[in-house]
Amino acid sequence: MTQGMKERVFSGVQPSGNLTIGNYIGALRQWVAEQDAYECFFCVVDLHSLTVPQDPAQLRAKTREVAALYIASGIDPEKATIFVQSHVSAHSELAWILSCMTPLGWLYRMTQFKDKASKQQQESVGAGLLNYPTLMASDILLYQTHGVPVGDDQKQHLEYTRDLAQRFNHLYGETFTLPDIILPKTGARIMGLDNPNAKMSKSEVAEGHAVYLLDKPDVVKKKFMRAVTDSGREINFTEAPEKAGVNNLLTIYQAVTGQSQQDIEMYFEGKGYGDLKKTVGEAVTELLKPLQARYHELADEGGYLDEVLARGAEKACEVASTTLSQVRERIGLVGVHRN
Ligand code: AQP
Repeated sequence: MTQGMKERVFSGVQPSGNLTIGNYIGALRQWVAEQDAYECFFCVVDLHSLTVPQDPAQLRAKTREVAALYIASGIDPEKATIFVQSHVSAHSELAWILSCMTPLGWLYRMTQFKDKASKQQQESVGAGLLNYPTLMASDILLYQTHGVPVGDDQKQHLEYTRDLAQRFNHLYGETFTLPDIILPKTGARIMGLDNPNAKMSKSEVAEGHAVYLLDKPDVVKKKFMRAVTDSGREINFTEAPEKAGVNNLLTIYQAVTGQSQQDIEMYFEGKGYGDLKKTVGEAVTELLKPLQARYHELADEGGYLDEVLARGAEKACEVASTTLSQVRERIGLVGVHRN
């Protein structure tokens, strides 16, 4: 099958902090698995991170870091298109157009908006935070995307994207491909180590909450040793809320090792929580070793990353501008006519 005939996959991560093992298990690892079967576009969604306050120098550094982590995780720039969202202006342009077609009620319903807005003073919540899903829909729809590999927390935004695409197609004629969500089989929602009832998030600052992809081995192990569990002894996969800490550790172990739940439970039979934490900490350390080594090589190379991002922006622009031209035409925007 030639490249042009492959179905498309699009996904992205915000450069809003240090990437966590949740981001890796829920998103990056799936992307690596899909790069041969699909024509992939992996974006560093810098415009999305502006929905909450960012320090400019930090944003600049994190944007490059996230792009380098894509490559370090195993995404091959020769196979997939890696680019920065703000390098392709079609994303913001389509977002404006789609936001004019979005009922406010659809946006107020989004749980991510409610969660993030509740963490800020009401008067300082930016309009961008409410409009976040419209920008995300634009990212996806511009590439006529078939599949979006994301974690469970993005499910609602994907449903919104499909609703919006359907609405547009209904009003103006078939324009957008309806994207499907691709969830990982294991680890679609990794929970915080400090609070197993809250999703692990890169922007959560609490000490011991998240394990970052660039954490040193001793830090990784220490964070796991301090993970919140319970006062029991049973080491089993379970939905019971009071055992969420143990379940989360087992889920991380399963995602990292690829072993079956049954084999994992057998392995831990008769062992204590201390053993569990130590074993999971070591498995994650091993997982991160090659990734970190590759990351540091890339950070030293410098110029290579710039070249990848420039090439990526060019390729992404080509595809995105084709869709955007169709959209402009369909809704009645007049193009430039030169004699
Ligand atoms: N805890 C998680 N478990 C599994 N997958 C996760 N993802 C995020 N957290 C987990 C997935 O990682 C991708 C990156 O998403 P994002 O950067 O666009 O923002 P997010 O979903 O809001 O992720 P974070 O880490 O919580 O970022 P902040 O704190 O900036 O909001 C997505 O595919 C997501 O599902």
